[in-house]
Amino acid sequence: MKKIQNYINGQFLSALSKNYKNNSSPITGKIYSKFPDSDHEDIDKAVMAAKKAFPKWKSLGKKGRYNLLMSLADMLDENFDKFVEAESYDNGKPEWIARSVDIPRVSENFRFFATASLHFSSECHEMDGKAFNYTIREPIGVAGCISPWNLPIYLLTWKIAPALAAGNTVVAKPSEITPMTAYLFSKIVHKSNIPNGVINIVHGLGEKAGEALTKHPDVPVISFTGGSNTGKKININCASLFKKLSLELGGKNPSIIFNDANFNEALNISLKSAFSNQGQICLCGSRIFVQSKIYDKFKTAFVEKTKKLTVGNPKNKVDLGAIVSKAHMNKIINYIQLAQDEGGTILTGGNRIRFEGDLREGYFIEPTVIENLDYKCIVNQEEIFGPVVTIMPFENEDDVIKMANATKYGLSASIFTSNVSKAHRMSSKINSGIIWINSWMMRDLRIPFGGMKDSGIGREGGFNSLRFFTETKNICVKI
Ligand code: TXE
Repeated sequence: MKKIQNYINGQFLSALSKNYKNNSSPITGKIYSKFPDSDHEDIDKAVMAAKKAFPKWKSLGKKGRYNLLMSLADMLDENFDKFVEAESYDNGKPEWIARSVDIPRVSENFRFFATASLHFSSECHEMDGKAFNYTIREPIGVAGCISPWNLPIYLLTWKIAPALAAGNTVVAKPSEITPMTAYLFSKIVHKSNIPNGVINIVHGLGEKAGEALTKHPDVPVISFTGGSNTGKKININCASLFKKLSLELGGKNPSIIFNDANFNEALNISLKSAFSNQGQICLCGSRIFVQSKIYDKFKTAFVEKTKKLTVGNPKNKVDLGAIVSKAHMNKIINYIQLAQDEGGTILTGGNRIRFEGDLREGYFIEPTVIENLDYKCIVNQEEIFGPVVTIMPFENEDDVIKMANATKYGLSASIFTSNVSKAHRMSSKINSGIIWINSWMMRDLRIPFGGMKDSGIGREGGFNSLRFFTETKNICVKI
């Protein structure tokens, strides 16, 4: 059976304990590889390597780092198909999604941030001829990058790339649920000219390896994407060590559809927003609010379209693949049960799907639409992170603002209307870090990306990431 290994200081290693954990594919439910069950000793070894590599990497300068990161991006593209297959098999997502969304972003992340670092400028504050201040941003040291399982290599490189471009070295801890593409990535790094110790990948459980990284005194900066409860724990660990911290956490995002929206556009986009990647994207619109005049028409059309979505073997051109793990599938099924206990009506879906043959033990769930739930009930408050949406009517702007803002989350929102003034008015009143008007998931890598409330702390993307991964220093020169 394939053994995934840690990548530390340019070497492939098992955990120092020699222990491994099983890794299964959600498509078959079968174990197909093992990953190192690393602990604080492995993290320490990786941090020491990264610390040692830091001065050399920093001294390469922007252009030196740019050249190496751009050539790494080319090498990643040469292995495009391998990444697509591995990501789909490990995560359960359809191959076409990995091919069109996840994997193109891997090399793009490196090209984008390598280039951005060349354009990153400093400010000067002139003091009426008496002095001037110039502000520089220096690399910090060893950056800890912790990523989740929903967009495994896409999000891992979204953190590693800016950290490196800004001049830091990295210790990354990928999700234990989807470790395979991070391993493939380390194999390509190994063949590249990036010096040993600059990129270290340590596999293992969150509460063991992940926590050790957040508690390590020689890792002054942590970037994390994952669940809000995990974010809370990490926040506590980092606070006492005064670490710089970026948290991109969960969401319970509203899709708001007004009477005057372009009906078909709102229908198609909100459907995509509900079920893309099996509903396992922090930006997915999982609460759909529809204005009362078009509510019945919209609901009927939405349910019809949902029924037509195909679920199946991720190798085929299906709309939905498998849910990432058995535990997560059960969590989603429990929420569907809870929705019924809370008085909800299942309009379509609601069940696990059992296929014949190799996929029999795979974790497949029907896309599910639920009606008749109060906006304050648990199902409308907690992040389900699966192919499950609720649909609710609203009367007017005040009504929907109250409902949309009623969760502890504040990541993103989509508003569908043909009235520009209303779109702006609504945008100012919805408490989310990202608002899309008549759209969803239109991503520009330069924008500040992140959420309010329990959806996180800080913003990444573009120069925000480069600012996050650098320390600001002001120098005052008397004239
Ligand atoms: O994520 P975790 P889980 C949400 C979603 C999901 C829930 C839990 O609702 O159902 O979170 O998912 C590492 N110290 N999202 O449990 O645990 C872990 O190893 C340091 C939203 O899989 O947050 C992994 O690498 N690290 C989300 C990473 O944190 C720790 C995407 C994320 O795992 C740690 C995924 C600890 N104490 C889930 N505990 C999004 N916002 O996109 C775990 N980890």
